[in-house]
Parts: sequence; C-alpha cells; structure tokens
Amino acid sequence: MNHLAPALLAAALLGGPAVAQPKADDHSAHHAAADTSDMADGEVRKVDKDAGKLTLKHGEIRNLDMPGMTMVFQVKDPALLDKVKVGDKVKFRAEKSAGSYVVTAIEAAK
Ligand SMILES: [Cu+2]
Repeated sequence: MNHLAPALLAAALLGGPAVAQPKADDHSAHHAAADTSDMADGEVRKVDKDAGKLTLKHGEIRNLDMPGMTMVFQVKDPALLDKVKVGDKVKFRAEKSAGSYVVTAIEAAK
C-alpha cells in the first residue's frame, strides 16, 4: 500500500497547473479578486471635471490590448477626478464602454 503513495502524490502535483501558475492567463481569476496587478500605469496630463474627462499618458493596458500612448478617457464616476491632479503618477483601470474608454478605478502610484 505504501509504495502507491509517491505515485499518487506526483499525480496530484502534476494535475493542478491552474493553481500552480499564478501568471496563467486566467481572466476570471483577476476579475473575481479586485487586485491591482491588472492596473495600468499612467501620468495625469489633464483633468476636466466639467466634462468628466481625464487625459492620461499611459503604459500598456493589457485588458484593452492597447499600447502606451496619451489619450482622453471618460471617467465612470466624477469623484475619481478628485483623487488625482495634473502631473500625478497613477495606476488605473480602464474599460471599453459604448465605444469609448472609461476609467473605472484610479489611484496615485507610490
Ligand atoms: Cu490609449
């Protein structure tokens, strides 16, 4: 009986690639957990509170398949604009909604 244990252990280890690879391209995992690893880097270029818009010079946005550039975003909640000012380095999350890009979360980068 005992000689079977190592084989079963090996099978168990090899059978769990989903949990063994934190870098796996698993979207459901990072949507479920509101972690910040998925956030893009940016620098605030302009804040337009009246229009609810934000201009960011941003790095790659992986969830949108977008390379780095400077562009205007809408914001999901105008209160997000109170958290940042021109020149701030930020981490943010953006989503595409009805043909425009919307910042859904933003925070100052440390
Ligand atoms: Cu862009």
